[in-house]
Amino acid sequence: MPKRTSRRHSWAEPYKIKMVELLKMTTRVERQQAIKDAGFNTFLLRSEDVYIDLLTDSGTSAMSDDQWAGLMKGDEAYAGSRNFYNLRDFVEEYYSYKFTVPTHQGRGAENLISQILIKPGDYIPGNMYFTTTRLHQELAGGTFVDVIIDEAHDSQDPHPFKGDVDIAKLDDLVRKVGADKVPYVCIATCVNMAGGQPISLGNLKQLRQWCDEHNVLIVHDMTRVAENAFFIQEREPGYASKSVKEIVYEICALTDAATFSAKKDAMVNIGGMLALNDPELYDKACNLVVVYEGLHTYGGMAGRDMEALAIGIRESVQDDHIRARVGQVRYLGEHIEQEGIPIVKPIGGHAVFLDAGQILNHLPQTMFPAQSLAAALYVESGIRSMERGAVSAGRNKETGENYMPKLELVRLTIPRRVYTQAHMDIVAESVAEIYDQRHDVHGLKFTYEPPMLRFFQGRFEALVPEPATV
Ligand code: PM9
Repeated sequence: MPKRTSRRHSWAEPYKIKMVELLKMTTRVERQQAIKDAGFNTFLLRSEDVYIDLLTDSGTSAMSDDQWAGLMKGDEAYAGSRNFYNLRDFVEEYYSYKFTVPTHQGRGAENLISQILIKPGDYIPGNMYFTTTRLHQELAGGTFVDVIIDEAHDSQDPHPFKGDVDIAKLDDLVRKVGADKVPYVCIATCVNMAGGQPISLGNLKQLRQWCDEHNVLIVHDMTRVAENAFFIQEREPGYASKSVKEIVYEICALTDAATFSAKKDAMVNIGGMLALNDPELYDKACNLVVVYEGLHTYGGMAGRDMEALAIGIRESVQDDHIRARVGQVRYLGEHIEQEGIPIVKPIGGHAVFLDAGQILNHLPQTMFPAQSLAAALYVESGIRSMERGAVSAGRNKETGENYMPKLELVRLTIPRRVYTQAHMDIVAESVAEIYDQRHDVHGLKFTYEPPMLRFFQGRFEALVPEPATV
């Protein structure tokens, strides 16, 4: 008798729901007014005017009952909180780094490491830019250099590790400027701006060797390291039988220091840290953290938040958790793809990225198709998404020219443990509806452009075509 194969192939959430938050439904007329009031920027909408909020997975995940219980164990002493020591021990156990400097969120850590390691005139190579990371590098006098593989800039390329570094691009940089002008390589796990794409351990090992040969450090943006580890387990030969926890540790151990926005993988509403191995760098970080954040045993965080973070770190590397988390993102992506709508492939770890450049190919990039599509999707459905294209890319700090990235994307970002499969169905159907009306979507122009991180607070008006003259 042939062995009966299992009929069960679906994934399901490894938790059940204990408390709910009610959502407000709005009318199309109300949403038209709301987006106009928000200057066609989804960051400027009021959250109560949003039905399904896929702006970001940052600080928006649902904490577990264990994490909420952890809040009650907050030791709010100004100095030496026991929650700090607990967090520090968790960081060493799960992420390998010996020293922990808490910060209010990820960009606090980026500020510290940039000020410590970058001298004016330095170059900081990285596997694609991230908005806040690049800004802190520039504020410290450095210049970001993109060394990600070319495949990462092509939304349709199926490369399994689009977060990999092109070592030849690093060689090129060193030939031009010299290794002494490169204090560190900045490596993000699950590269956000590329569509949540992972770096492979094989590539990271090559990078470690290159950095050792050139006396250059590796600073790891570990904001989504657990999602990256899941993809390694799934795709990289030799890792199928290793746990996500083991892979996360192996990734971190190949790097020298890390900046961490704890608001993503680790499922807390606020928090971050700089993690280090070198005692001298740690001393420098302790000196700076008191200037910008708070004492080195709390940085920008309350004791209770450090406790919830420690528990979140433990939960974030559970295989069941991460399979369901990435499974939900993939479920939404596959549903949208079945409608024939172009998205970034392979589907990433934290979000589905709509290829707005292709969807609105009647709009030039100077009319900000991704910003326009995000606004139109909101009006259509009440779903909030985020632009990740020319508006986010900003301007070249030397020339003032707009960057025009190859990727002009709208990000549908899934908070962890928050929405159900039925919500994902509604999102896919709403995206299909706006896709059918894509030719009616108009471009936008800035009415207010902030000088830094313009995507957060920029305002726009609609560019409605001139009526045809006879
Ligand atoms: N990421 C996101 O929505 C928050 C708003 S956009 C700036 O994706 C990486 C890879 C991030 C990130 C924030 C930060 C900064 C650093 N690296 O927001 O300061 O995705 O905690 O972290 C956002 P903080």
